[in-house]
Amino acid sequence: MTFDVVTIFPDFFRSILEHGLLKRAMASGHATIRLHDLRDYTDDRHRTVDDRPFGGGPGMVFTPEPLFRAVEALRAEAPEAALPVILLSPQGRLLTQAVAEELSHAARLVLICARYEGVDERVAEHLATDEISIGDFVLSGGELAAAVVMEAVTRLVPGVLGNEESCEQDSFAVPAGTPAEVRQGLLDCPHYTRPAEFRGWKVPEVLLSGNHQEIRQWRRRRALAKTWRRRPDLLAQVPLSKEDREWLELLRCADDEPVSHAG
Ligand code: 9WO
Repeated sequence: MTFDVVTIFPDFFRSILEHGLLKRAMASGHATIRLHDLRDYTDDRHRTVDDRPFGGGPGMVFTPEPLFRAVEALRAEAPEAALPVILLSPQGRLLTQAVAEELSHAARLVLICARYEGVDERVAEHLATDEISIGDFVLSGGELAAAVVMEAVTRLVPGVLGNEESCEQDSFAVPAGTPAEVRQGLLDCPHYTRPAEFRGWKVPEVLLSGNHQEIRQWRRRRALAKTWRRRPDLLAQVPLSKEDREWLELLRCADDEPVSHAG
């Protein structure tokens, strides 16, 4: 997977490329991240990328020419290949695990990071092939969103997480290493580590029991309970067993009683 990031702040990305998953994926050759300074595609002495908005109003807008030049230069590297060009913007379609999965099938992605008041709409209409939002909030620019997309997509590239066989037991065709909450369409269950008692707060007994059947049931129930309380919209899409439905019915009857750690 190759990412071509077009930005006026290429240095912004250095630290995320030097840590964690993206660093490893680059070191192992699973990912290549190329940073392109939009100002390198200007032709005036001041390397101008922006201009005042037609119709008036505050701030500045990215002018189309440098963005078209940058993307066309990338396209010229492999003129025959389809090249997805993603504009990061709150106006885009929402990034979900399913969208990340879809993007992970591409060999190469161009990510355009906007700043100021945004890009000239002709970039969105005639240069970008896709527009993606990472959530319903405004940022100061697309760079953080581009980093989020790169991490979410790179983890899905086969080989990046290493354990490729363990997915065969899953009912959904998802890559190995996909966290349980995503695999099951539920929020994650709580996790605990040592000490077994911290400032008087005890780890749920069942997790210390060594009874893996009971632990599995406890985790499932806690995930269902948390999802039911916080993200009931997710529950509608999850295949539920008879046991799951009985547990949810119990929660509904208890209404907003906190779920005990005994589960
Ligand atoms: C500002 C705004 C204010 C009121 C109503 C709607 C609004 N949309 C925007 C907006 O799109 N501002 C952008 C902020 C302008 C370009 C730089 N900004 C930005 C945000 N770039 N990328 C994002 C972003 C946010 C979430 N997901 C992906 C990208």
